[in-house]
Amino acid sequence: MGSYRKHALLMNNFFSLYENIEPYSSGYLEIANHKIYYEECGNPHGKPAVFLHGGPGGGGSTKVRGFFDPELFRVVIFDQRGCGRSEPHGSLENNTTWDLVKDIEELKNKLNIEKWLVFGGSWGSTLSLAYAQTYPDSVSELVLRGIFMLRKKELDWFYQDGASRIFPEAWEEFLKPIDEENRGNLMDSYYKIFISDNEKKKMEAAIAWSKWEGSVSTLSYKPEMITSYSESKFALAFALIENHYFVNKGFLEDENQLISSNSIDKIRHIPAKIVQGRYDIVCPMETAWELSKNWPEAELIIAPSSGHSAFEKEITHELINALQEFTKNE
Ligand code: STX
Repeated sequence: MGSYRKHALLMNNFFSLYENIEPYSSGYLEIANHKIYYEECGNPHGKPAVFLHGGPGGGGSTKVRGFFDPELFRVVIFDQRGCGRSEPHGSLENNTTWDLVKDIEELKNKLNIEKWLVFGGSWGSTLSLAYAQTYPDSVSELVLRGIFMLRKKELDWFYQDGASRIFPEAWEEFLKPIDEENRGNLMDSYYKIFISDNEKKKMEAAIAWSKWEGSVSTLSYKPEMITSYSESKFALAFALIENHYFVNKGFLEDENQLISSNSIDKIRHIPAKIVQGRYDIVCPMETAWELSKNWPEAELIIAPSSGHSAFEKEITHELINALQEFTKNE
């Protein structure tokens, strides 16, 4: 492991990410046609945790290692089917929410972990709830951010009419790959391009799809974020996988499957914290609010001057703080 700070650094009273964390082990989980990359960071004898990245299709970056105090946590970070360092890149075959839920449990068993803290933001929050509701006995605590329940109104907000009004200049770019007469259902029109064999058009559309999300994920303009979302290899898997999950409505039985009181009953006993940016344009706070109404046992922490990204200063602080609080249970 490289050098790291003993304590999360307080910068202007905000915790910031641990730096220079290298995995002490890594490998692949092989299931069906997929090779799923995973790595373990921190203290092999620390509190087990798993990081669920967003998208779906976003992959886990090296930066996210820094949420977990390397002396206190043994964190497993993996790239979900078809993205990041997993192979085959961009594969949609055997790639559903329930496949990913199984992968998480397989990974836990492979690593001889009995229970772990589940940490997920955005699509990672969706997947965290799907996993916890399927395997409640596997989960010790939940830390969720930027709540996304994959309901029609959330998808419409982001891909049809809503966020478009707040970022009209970025929206214009998102519309460009779609002819005017096909703009009545943008998610479907993008889907048609993604399943076509026009590789050039597909790549162009994937970049536009991905860039849209990168342009609106932070409260203030972050050009480096837009550049990284527009990188072609990242964009292709991200766009194809997100679109595949969204046109299939997340493979949920009904759109309230994850948020309903009945489902929450299965996980109510698990200590949980929800961190939500007030000005999250990707996953508006209404969803976190609705979730917390059905789940008053979970602590809702509002970051008052933040957008969607886990790297917003307040959000990073609250996430690190939430993790630290859960180590005090031991
Ligand atoms: N997708 C939201 C989401 O889960 C609608 C997400 N947005 N950006 C990301 O994830 C990454 C940071 C993983 C790229």
